[in-house]
Amino acid sequence: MHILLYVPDNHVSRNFGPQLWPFILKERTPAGHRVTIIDGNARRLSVAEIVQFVRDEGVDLVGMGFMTRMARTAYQVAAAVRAETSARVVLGGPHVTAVPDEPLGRTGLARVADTVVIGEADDIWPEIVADASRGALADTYGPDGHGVKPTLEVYKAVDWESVDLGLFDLMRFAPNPLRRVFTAMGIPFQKIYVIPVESGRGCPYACEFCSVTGFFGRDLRFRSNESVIAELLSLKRVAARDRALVSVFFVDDNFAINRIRLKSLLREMIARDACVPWTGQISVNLLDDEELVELIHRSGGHFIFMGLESVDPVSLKSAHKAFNKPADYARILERMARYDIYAITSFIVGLDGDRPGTAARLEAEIAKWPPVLPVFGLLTPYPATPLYDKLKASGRLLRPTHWLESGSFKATFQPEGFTTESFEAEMREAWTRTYRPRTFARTQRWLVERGKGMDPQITYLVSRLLFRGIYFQTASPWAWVRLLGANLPTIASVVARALFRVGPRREPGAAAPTSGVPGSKSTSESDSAAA
Ligand code: B12
Ligand code: SF4
Repeated sequence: MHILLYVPDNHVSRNFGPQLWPFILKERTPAGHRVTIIDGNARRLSVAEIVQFVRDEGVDLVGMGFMTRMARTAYQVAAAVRAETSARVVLGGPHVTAVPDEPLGRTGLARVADTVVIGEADDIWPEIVADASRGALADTYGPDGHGVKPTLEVYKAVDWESVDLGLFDLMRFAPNPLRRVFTAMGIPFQKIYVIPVESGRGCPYACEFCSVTGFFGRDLRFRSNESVIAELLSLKRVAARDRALVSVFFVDDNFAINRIRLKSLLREMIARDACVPWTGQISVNLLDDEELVELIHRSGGHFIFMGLESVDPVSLKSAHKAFNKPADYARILERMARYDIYAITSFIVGLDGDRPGTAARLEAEIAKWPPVLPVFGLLTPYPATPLYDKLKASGRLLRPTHWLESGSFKATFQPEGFTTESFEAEMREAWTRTYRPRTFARTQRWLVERGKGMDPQITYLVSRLLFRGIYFQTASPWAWVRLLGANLPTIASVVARALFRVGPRREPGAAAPTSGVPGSKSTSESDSAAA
């Protein structure tokens, strides 16, 4: 059979790297079948073009995996493939696991899938492929009869050395003059790849809005250190071969959920020279551990994604996330910054307990911390989460199948403390307040005042521009020109420092100079200027 594994276009951002699931399934596809992977975010194809590809290439089985946000697009593609070709369609991933009956046409929608896979497919994929090749696909595969989750102890890692990563090269859009500037700034690589690697699954925390505990379970499962290290070493070979910066995104939902295990992995990465620049997702409470922070630094960790969600303990309690303690945020972030580790801090607007003024409050708190990359989202009830069930039971769900309608960044339920309009406006305001030009300037000033090197300065500047551009959907070149123009003084000063290598340097972990430390006079002044 020819199998196409297709990642639907998310219509919001181009993904910054490949998705893991198609590569996992490809590794587990029995011999004798041909597998093609197309990521619709890297190679945008219209529905008609996908159908054409399926026909022209003689595809027999199309597999698609997606989050709730991509369901509408995925269903359109699936319906067209079924209607216009002879290929079978199998859907998997977090969304259809939550609502398996929906794509099978059992909830009133037209049927769009031949088969739905509920939960993790690692172990059952060979059986699905075998059934498909003898024309005997079942409607569903999943927990019934397959209740045991994959252990990950025996893990078939992705063979990244054989993958053509060109489509995911983040430098591919950089024009030649910009590349020359990068070279002059001492940036030694020609390509940038962000590669997803998993080291474990499961999270016991069960935050109300999150689907992970329901999907992967409370019990933790880990790959062996040896298996992760082998994958990292192979990525280092890719980096050397392609003269690329290979940055790993550990997709574990809570990378430090077992700190003893993570420390042992990081120590082994250091000992075996398997360190790569990496990013991971870790709950803030687990980062209150200097030994861990130091190991993160030494093993190549630069950015940590953390779901802070709110700076209000009442809101956090409502979301079953009271283990986040806002009073500790600044201290933990400052210690991380001493080790040159920065945070992508995610906030949710619209938690029960939030009230108008949330955006201003967030801005004021964030300005007291070392620089972070904040991201904001509207509280969204994803199916099969405790939040969804609560809102449904209390009659507050405005659009119970919101994923089938268009409209990102739109209210899907009646928030407790807002009208739906003020709720949406509050989130936009949070973005606007924390990404205005003076906050760009403040970030760079903070880094310079503490003698941070050019790496964090450039990374921060580029990341802030990208985050601002992506979330405001700065799609047109003119919008990018305006964004760059508004931040020109900051951009110029970073480029000048990089070209002429000016500014103080300091070893990570060393105490920060006192001038401008968060909460001191100079920072407070810039805070109030930003407010
Ligand atoms: C990495 C990641 C991202 C990356 C994706 C980019 C990338 N290159 O990977 C980024 C950071 C961009 C991202 C963004 C978002 N994400 Co995200 N993300 C994840 C994360 C942490 C890991 C995904 C992963 O690789 N998992 C490991 C693989 C092995 O698991 P898997 O993908 O589920 O695949 C397995 C099964 O699902 C199944 N399967 C999957 N697909 C298919 C297909 C077929 C055919 C078959 C048979 C089986 C199958 O088999 C696989 C192996 O067992 C997950 C949480 C998690 N741990 O899964 C959240 C998660 C997927 N994200 C989530 C959300 C909500 C988002 C955002 C909407 C958040 C936001 N508000 O902005 C955005 C939306 C992005 C967009 N623009 O559309 C939710 C989705 C919930 C839902 N019902 O939709 C998750 C589950 C996290 C959560 N807290 O609930 N995300
Ligand atoms: S800690 Fe993160 S992964 Fe775990 S349940 Fe909460 S939001 Fe989900």
